[in-house]
Amino acid sequence: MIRRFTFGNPIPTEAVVLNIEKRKAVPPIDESIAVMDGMAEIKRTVNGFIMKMRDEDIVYGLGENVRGINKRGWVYESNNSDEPKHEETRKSLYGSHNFIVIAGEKPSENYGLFIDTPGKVRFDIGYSKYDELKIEVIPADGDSEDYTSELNLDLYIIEEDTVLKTVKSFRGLVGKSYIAPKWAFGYGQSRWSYMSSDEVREVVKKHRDNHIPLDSLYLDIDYMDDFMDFTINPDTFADFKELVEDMKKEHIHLVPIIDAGVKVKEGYKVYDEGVQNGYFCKDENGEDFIVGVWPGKCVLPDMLNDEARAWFGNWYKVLLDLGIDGFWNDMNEPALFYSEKRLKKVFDEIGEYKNKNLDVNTFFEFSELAGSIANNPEDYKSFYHNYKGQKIRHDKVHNLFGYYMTRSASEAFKRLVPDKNILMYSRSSYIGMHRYAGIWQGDNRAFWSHLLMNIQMMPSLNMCGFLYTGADLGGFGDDTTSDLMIRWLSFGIFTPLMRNHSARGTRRQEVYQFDSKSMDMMSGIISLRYRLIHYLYDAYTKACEQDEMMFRPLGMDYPSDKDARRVEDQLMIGDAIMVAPVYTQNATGRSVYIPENMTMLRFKGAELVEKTSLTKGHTFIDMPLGEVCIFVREDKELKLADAGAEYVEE
Ligand code: MIG
Repeated sequence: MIRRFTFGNPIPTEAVVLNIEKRKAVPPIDESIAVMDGMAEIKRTVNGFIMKMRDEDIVYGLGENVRGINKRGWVYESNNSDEPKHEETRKSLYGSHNFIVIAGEKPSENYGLFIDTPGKVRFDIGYSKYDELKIEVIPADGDSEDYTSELNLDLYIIEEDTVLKTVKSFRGLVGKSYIAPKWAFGYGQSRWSYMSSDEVREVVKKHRDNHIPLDSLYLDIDYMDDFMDFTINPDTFADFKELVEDMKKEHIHLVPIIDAGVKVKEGYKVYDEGVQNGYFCKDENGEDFIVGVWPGKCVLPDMLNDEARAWFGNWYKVLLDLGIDGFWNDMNEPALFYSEKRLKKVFDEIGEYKNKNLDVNTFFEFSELAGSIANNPEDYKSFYHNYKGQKIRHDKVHNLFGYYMTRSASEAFKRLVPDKNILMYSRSSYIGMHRYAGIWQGDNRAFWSHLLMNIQMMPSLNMCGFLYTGADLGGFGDDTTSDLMIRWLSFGIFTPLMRNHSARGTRRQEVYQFDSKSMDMMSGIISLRYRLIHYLYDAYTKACEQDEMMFRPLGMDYPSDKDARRVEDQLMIGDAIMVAPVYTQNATGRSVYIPENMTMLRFKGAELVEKTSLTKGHTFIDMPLGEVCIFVREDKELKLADAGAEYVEE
């Protein structure tokens, strides 16, 4: 059952596809909104909602976020951010996924909440008070202090017999997930950046020479001419078209990045057309709002304006025509290095410190000034969209920008190449975007804790409809180590997006860059992915088509099992298997909870070396580096493809 309460006049997000009838009377402040079966009641507060939690309640959800599968004990904020520090104390990453499920100890005691609003929302999940869940909209400050006028949102309350059914019902509400092409389940190699077509050819050759399976190679910002979207660097990628064709023959898909900012440069067609037609976001005076991103001064296409969105999407044709069939959209929170106005202000203010004796106060003021330039909240309040015919200040619809940028591409693909399934994923997102594309999990780092975060984020994202997803394997920032790379690959072989990506300036982490023993282990593990690929792709498409989760916490599959409910580092994947990845350095095994009798398959690289029956309960399993254990449910079978594939057969 889904109930919908509409408060105020919500700005539409287009997250939802079902038209649920609104409840007529919206409860006043401090009154009850709903009483759930066997659970606490939800009450209206001045700026949101409040409910009690019992000790045994678990809170699932919130998609892309830090911390565990059970979200209890922290405060999260929906505020799409270009946030390269995925530390435990972060409140927001790149996406806003305002869906949670509160699950009691009895399987039937559960309910889901979806807060549909494009503005900021805070989820205090037992942070201020352990037994209280508080949801607040954060008013755009500088606006009215009268919070009640800010409560403009749709609240959906979803109740079904089990958590899995509640999730399924929610997913029905927000519509079917995007289905990526099968080749996008192959291994992808990325780097910021491969600098020339020669380098691209060389990286591919090294994979092929070493029999490291590979299906895609990523082009980061340096393939462009001066970081201008939909251009190709005429010197370093002079033979681009030929390169794409040659790679096709090698069964390699090249996947270029597209950035949200468009360079300000007369004579650059994307810029000129956008200016002529008024397609860029405007400042309060109606002038194009200038921000700084890669190419320096940029403008932002108004992705929320239908006409501008269709226009921007058409530009992908430049690359489609060259044979490209996959893209990743970046910097679409949108990330702002600076705004022209703020930069000037900061330079002026910094000047005042020049002759000062920087003491304890002024030193921090001074250093904060420089640090305040990027992604400054004031800047997000300084430009406007033309959304559904209305002028709307950006901060009020902030969390929709990445969604609508990616939608612009995806809608264009349907017009331009209706018979093709193009790979598309984005960094920033909002629920609803899952119908158009997947996401990658952003700029993680070569931390063991980020491998665990990757594991824990998978089910939360699946709940919210994001099924095509994965993290930068090995870690994006900082120098990885061979053992971290091996362990991360050992989990990454299960994630739909399986991509090794790393930042400029970090240690090279293509598999062949490591010592030969490590390389052989990595290569063997990647080969195992190709043996699992049919199982995984079937599980994935089934989950997409049936509004289900491909990755599930044990507590969802075994809701009456107290131990299973508390497992934070094992996942069920598809109908047949469970994984229990190693995510600590120098571990040679780990404790595993077996929730029902299972068969353990042990692989050394791609080779099956052991089959063991395990009975329900806690056990310790040896998992040396290079070995992968997969746990198969008693009544299920894991069908393996033959070993030896080096790319996905289409
Ligand atoms: O802030 O294009 O998340 O994957 O390599 C850096 C350069 C901008 C951020 C993306 C990352 C990409 C990088 N980009």
